[in-house]
Amino acid sequence: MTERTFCMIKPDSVKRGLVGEIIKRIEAAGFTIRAAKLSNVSQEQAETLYQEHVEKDFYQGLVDFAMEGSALPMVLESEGAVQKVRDLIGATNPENAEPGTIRGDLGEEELPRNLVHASDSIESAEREIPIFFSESELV
Ligand code: FUP
Repeated sequence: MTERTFCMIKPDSVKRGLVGEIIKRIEAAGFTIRAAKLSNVSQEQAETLYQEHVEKDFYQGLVDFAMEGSALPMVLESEGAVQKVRDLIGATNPENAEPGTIRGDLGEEELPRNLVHASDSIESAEREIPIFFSESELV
């Protein structure tokens, strides 16, 4: 089934000049980019995106990291997009991510600096897309 998912190239990737490399991998995997915009993530957006982690000890560091520089939120579409982009980015901790995945090949730093966010379910994608995009921005 054709699905849309939310994906965000995080500030560590933008800072390291990895936007092109990551988008190249996303396109090569067969996704259609439906929306993308270079953004300075607001505190409200970061807190809403990561609300499920509010009780975790890493929450504040995660929110601060999302706001530390420009990021590139995107909406990606493909057959089975949610699982497909999760497979493309690899395990949460780059240390454990398989070679061939974005985090496995490009990750060099410790959590939360793991290059890319991707929704973990269709429900998450439906919640996360409107945090960053209005309906009219989805092409
Ligand atoms: P993921 O969906 O792979 O991004 O992973 P999670 O939803 O479990 O975690 C969301 C973010 O929290 C990760 F991208 C990085 C951060 N995190 C930490 O900083 N420390 C941890 O121990 C776990 C996650």
